[in-house]
Amino acid sequence: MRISTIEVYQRDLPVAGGPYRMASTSVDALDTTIVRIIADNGLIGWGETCPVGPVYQPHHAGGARAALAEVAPGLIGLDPLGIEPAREAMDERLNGHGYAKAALDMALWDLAGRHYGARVCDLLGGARRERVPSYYATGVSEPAETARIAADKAAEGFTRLQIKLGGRPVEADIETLHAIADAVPRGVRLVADANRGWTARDAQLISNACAGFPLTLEQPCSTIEETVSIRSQLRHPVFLDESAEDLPAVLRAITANACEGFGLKLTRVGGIGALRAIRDVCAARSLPHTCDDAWGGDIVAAACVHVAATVSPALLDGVWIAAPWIDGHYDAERGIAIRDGFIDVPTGAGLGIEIDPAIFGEPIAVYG
Ligand code: 0XW
Ligand code: MG
Repeated sequence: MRISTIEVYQRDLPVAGGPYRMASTSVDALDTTIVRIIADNGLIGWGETCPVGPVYQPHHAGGARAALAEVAPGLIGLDPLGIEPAREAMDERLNGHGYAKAALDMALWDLAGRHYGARVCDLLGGARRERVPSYYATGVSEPAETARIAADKAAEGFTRLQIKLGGRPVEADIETLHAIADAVPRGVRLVADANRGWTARDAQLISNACAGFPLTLEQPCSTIEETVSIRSQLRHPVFLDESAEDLPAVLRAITANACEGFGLKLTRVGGIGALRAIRDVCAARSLPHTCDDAWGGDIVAAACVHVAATVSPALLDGVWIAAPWIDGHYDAERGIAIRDGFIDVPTGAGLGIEIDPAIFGEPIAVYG
């Protein structure tokens, strides 16, 4: 079997109920890039990459497509089941840009699953369970409004709530966290995600002011070094998200004792194979983590859920998907949805999503 064609599609994903506000950016619509790999026997695989705007990470939609133009031609003629050789072929044509290569990596895993008649989670070592916990991430908003949303989401069944903070006076963040701690039942895990938006001083002030209740601080400061500099003064555990760029960065953070866990983004770290490696490193050090992506439709969501299903339940902190912020699905029947705070692991081969390419219109690029 050989890869004969790679199609690239573009789609706008308007933010339902948006904008979605974070410390340093606010987004109304996301620009997603979808790839379809086609083998010479007609077997196909879908992949996707969707940065949450151009500011959240050093990734952007136009960059993803430019990178795909560099690497996709190098996959034509290769055996699609050789996912590692394909990764090497991409690296030989372009340094870095793992978030773009991740779309092709995802499509190769989907195609391999369809070939073997196995789910991606089974190829990754087997699902530990058939339903994984999701978590809800609020946008940055006023204290009372955020507390109302948090209480509603806890009542809906979410067992973890991530509260977006930062980009405003620390007093507003402190007030928000106290309002939420009062509004949601104990037992619902609270995470304060500053998305790199706090200075070391802000993080210290907020952690001290919230010392009375359990909380995880996600990506409080910009870098691993800044985080390490205040760790001993914080009253709460720390997760790194944006700083966990790839496996070497995760190893650096662990070696520097920078955090107690990670918010992981599948495309940022380089795809399904890369996330699997980080999963195993985290397991070796008993570090909890999420399996998310920055944004994306059913393809990205399915990929996150498949990896998450293979994580030791004690270490999986949750799976964030963008579905609550997107109207509709690529696959109306099997699209990935959250029910009562949990997500069912897809049952079909590969990623378990069936898509009619016509819904994306004409491809914007075709290689092969
Ligand atoms: C909540 N998320 C998973 C969605 C946005 O992309 C930001 C992200 C995070 O944890 O930072
Ligand atoms: Mg985060």
